[in-house]
Amino acid sequence: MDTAQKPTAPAPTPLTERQLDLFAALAGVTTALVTLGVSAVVGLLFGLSNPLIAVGSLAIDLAPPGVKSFVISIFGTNDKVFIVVLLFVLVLVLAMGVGILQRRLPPFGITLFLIVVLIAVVATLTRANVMLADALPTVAGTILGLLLLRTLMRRLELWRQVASQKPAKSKAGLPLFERRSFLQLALGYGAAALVVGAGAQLVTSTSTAVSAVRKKLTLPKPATTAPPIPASADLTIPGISPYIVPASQFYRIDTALSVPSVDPDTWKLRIGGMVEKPIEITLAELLKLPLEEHIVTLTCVSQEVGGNLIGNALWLGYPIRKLLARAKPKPGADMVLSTSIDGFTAGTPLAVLQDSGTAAILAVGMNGKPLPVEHGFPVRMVVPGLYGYVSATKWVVDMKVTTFAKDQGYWTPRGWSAKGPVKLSSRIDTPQDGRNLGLGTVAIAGVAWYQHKGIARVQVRIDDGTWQDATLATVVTVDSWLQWTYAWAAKKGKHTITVRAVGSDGDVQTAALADPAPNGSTGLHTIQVSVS
Ligand SMILES: Nc1nc2c(c(=O)[nH]1)N[C@H]1C(S)=C(S)[C@@H](COP(=O)(O)O)O[C@H]1N2
Ligand SMILES: [Mo]
Repeated sequence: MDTAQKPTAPAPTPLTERQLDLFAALAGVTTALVTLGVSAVVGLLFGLSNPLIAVGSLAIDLAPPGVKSFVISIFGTNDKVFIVVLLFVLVLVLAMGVGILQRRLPPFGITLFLIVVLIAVVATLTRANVMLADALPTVAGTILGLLLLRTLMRRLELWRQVASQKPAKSKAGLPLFERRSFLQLALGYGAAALVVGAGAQLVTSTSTAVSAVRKKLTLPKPATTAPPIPASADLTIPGISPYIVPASQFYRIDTALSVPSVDPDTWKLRIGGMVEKPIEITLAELLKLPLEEHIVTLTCVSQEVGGNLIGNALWLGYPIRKLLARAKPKPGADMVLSTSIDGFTAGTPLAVLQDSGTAAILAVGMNGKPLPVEHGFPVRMVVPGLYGYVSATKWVVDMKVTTFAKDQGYWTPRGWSAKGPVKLSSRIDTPQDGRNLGLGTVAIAGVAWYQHKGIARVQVRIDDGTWQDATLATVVTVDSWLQWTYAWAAKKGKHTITVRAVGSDGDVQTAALADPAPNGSTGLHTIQVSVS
């Protein structure tokens, strides 16, 4: 055997139909990756919409309420990553179809491709706050994608033809060359597009430009400060929620697939609708007004009994009632429909926003810093006593004075009540459910809230015992949650611990179970522990 002998080119073997389908599918996937990659880069360069995000956002808006709560319940606040991944996989499957169809039944592959693109363009242009130019990234990606698809299909066909020739007729090595020519292009462009596109997407989603502007913004000193937080308001029991939740740990809920980046220099809030004098205010103007600090707990209506879609923060802002007073609502109005730059809306009772006893503010600061981008930078609403979905519009740009009869907030047609006052509730933070504890005194502790009204008492029940009063932390404001603790002399065995709160109006937290939909869960938070 002569190992130095040059290997002869293998005789070309004809490609089977299955192989041809496989390579056509590969061509389709490469086409999709290049289309998306080019769109992502063009979108990043010009600050325009991205088709994947646009379709995802449209899907979120169109999803039936059941699907949405299902996704949220499984993936929690990571539901956004899940949606993007799901959509990406769907696009790749469609792309395989495009390739196969284009080989077998041209031009139906391209037809399918263009239908998907059309959906993306429609999704893009029907998003809030878009211009015609927002279709540009998709169009640019589509043109390059189509050119590539045509080239790939030609090379595949060439490979097929050459490979099916009788060995005698074909030049030695040709099939190898044709194969390489197709595969290099398909795999090379696919991989490059994937890397570049993912990179562009990553840069876009971290919205560096706005973050940089945000870091430079300095908030004015409050004209009215929040009451000081005495040490006795924060029990600092291991495992209890901190009285003020750091922004980095604060729950986040919104329909925004990519966090809206709002330029504070061009941000404006319009107040119009049923008013005598529509007004507009810029951020510079807002920051010159005497700002107030308020400690307010924010809760999501999707909060399950014992859940963690709740947080307490120190907000800095300007009372909404004072801006409304300038605009002068007309008689007959009973709602303010606030709109976010991303199209989300909330319907808040006008009376709540006009009430001088309610700290409803247009917030610019959270815990001493400008609002984090994902919590509504530069300006959001904070209204104590109402669930976020009817009051806490982030990235707010418009307030329309109107009526509940005429207008609806985002979630109302999706199965949630038009009005959403926060319900009296309480939660055990420590010990955690299912824990094994040692004998002796155990500090059971947690939080309770009855916003705007205040908590009178928190009571703990061990197994079927009587309700025992817990010790309450010092009340700073009725608009925030209140910590509580109960020293339990733990006895051996398995135990059930239940908590309930009593409001300052005498209302006792109900044990009756209710789902979050349509206007907030009820029931008592109960945990099981074993003591040994
Ligand atoms: N623009 C916008 N604002 C929004 C929402 C949204 O989806 N979009 N969700 C609301 C809901 S349901 C809640 S509970 C609060 C949550 O605010 P956070 O993310 O700062 O905790 O924001 C509210 N404001
Ligand atoms: Mo919410």
